[in-house]
Amino acid sequence: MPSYKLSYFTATALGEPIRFLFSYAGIEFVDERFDYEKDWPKLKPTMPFGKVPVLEVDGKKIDQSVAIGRYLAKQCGLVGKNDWESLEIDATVDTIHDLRANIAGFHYESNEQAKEEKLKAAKETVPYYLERLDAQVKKNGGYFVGGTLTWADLTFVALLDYLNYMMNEDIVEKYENLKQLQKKVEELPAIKSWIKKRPPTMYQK
Ligand SMILES: N[C@@H](CCC(=O)N[C@@H](CS)C(=O)NCC(=O)O)C(=O)O
Repeated sequence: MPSYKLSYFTATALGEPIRFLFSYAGIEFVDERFDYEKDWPKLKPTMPFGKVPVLEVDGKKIDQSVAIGRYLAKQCGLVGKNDWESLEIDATVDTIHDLRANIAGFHYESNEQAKEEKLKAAKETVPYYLERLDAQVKKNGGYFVGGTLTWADLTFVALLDYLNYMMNEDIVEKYENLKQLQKKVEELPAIKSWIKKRPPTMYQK
């Protein structure tokens, strides 16, 4: 088994789907967390493209959270039963990140007027995405793809705290199928124990 080190801020956000996958797979990893103000300026030049999360596999550094997630999902059988399902899972993960980017666009906007406009737009876009994601879960027997757990489900639930924090509400409250999916994933023994033991950070319950 290679040695793994994940580098990310003291936050859930883009690091958390990777931490969920390590936990689900029962793979040990060094969970290196650092402070944006204090540590990041000197660490940034050491990252392949100046961004995190970055995973070190036996000392080799690689970035891009979705690519890292897919790599880990392959190792624990969470990438679907065939190429079509893998494609559906990839598309779902990309849609989840489109939703995230939409919310983040508003949250990180510093101009007050632009922020208000982006919030107004997000209040329409977010339900648009969530209605469709909810219907997808309903159609697929309680999971996003193939009636069984995949890394799309882990990605969505791992990112939820961050999305809720940015929107300042429980965004899946009104979406019964997504709510049930959240419960199911959070009740998986490996995920439950990870949530219990993970260090307190920003954007989490
Ligand atoms: N597409 C990349 C995005 C990575 C990214 O934007 N990381 C942000 C934190 S969430 C970052 O490193 N920000 C610090 C900086 O750009 O200096 C991924 O999914 O890993």
